[in-house]
Amino acid sequence: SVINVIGLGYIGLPTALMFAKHGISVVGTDYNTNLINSLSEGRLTFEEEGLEELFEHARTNGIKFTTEYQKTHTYVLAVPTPYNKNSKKLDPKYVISALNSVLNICEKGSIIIIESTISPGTIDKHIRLEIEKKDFIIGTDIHLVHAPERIIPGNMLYELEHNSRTIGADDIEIGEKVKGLYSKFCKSDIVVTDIRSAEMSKVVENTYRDINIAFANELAKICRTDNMDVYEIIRIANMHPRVNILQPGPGVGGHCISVDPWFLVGDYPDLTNLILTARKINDSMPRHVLGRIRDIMREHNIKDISKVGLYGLAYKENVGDTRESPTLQLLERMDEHLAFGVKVFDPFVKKRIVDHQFLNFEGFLNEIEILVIMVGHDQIKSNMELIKNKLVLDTKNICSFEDVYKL
Ligand code: SAJ
Repeated sequence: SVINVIGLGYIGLPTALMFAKHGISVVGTDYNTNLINSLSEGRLTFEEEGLEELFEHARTNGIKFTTEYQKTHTYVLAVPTPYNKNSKKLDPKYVISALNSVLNICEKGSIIIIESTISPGTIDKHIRLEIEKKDFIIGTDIHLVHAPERIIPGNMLYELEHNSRTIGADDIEIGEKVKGLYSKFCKSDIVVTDIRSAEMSKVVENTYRDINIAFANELAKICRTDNMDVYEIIRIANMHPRVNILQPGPGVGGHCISVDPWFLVGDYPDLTNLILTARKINDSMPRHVLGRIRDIMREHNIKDISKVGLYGLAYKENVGDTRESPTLQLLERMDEHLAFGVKVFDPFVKKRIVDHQFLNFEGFLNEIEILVIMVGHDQIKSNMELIKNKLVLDTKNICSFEDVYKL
């Protein structure tokens, strides 16, 4: 039978294509008409290594794209789960509305798989109630599954096939059935567990990474005060067989690592000292970068902020996704006076989204004296010759020449 994948964004689309590639009949649904038109005409809306090829393969295998929901037996929900910056809570509105659309048409005994990241407890607190409101019996009329994704932008297609996965289900048999479905393309272990454990482990994974990065960032600040080389220290410490410290940077961005820990802080405020502190450290990094920029300006007697250029608007290397990016965080934090005139460039961001953004690298370089590397795109790594004559603040430790400022 057909799988209806709902939500064709960064997660839903590659997943739908992967199912289709492996011979499953797939209908991809999204309420965004432009997106559906574009996909139906064979045009992708974001870049990712290997995606074009996979897209062609899935199209050859007959994948369909539509704004309609498909009456069938298996649904995969990969809609966005925005979080509210003020309340620090997840907003399940898109999951709930997609769920209701599914409930309006689905067959009896259908399996509804939620892939979107949700805060622990969301299924018990919100999803089950919605289903019961419509007089469906969970476990008979509808089977609920949570199958959180783990893929990393920049290496998505490889990770879809090679990362292990978690399937949370009320009923082991249903869990095993869904495991069979994902094992069509997932070559790694698939763990079947209960729904709460699946929700929680997903958020724990991202929180672990946030805390590890916060540790590296705190070390960077410590080393700065006494002029020690944090990268050398981490490199040496990591040679210990039980130590694996991540890298410091200008902040933590993206829609996952900088967001998910807040769900735990929101739900367990008295128990999350470590998690909250880590979040605060990572959120403080753009301000630390600003302090470093001021140091360099002072040292070289540069008063004009328009001589400063920020390289990178994306939240990390070799992607164009700017959600929660450290550069946007930095621009927000600079007061109006300071923000006035700071130049910005990112080879992956081809539309103007901030003031003084350049779409041409050389043009950008010509205007600035201080270059702040915020993102370590390959594009700048292969253009070291062009930046050598600038004052460079390298927050990502990627420069191949000696005379640079570090975090
Ligand atoms: N970063 C550092 N130092 C590091 C590593 C990362 O400062 O050593 C920064 C990055 O520059 C970026 C941010 O952290 O701003 C997050 O980037 P990331 O590459 O660590 O992770 P994401 O957000 O792209 O993807 C994460 C992944 N989770 C984990 O590795 C535990 C991915 O597997 C998840 O699928 C994804 O979140 C998600 O959707 O939840």
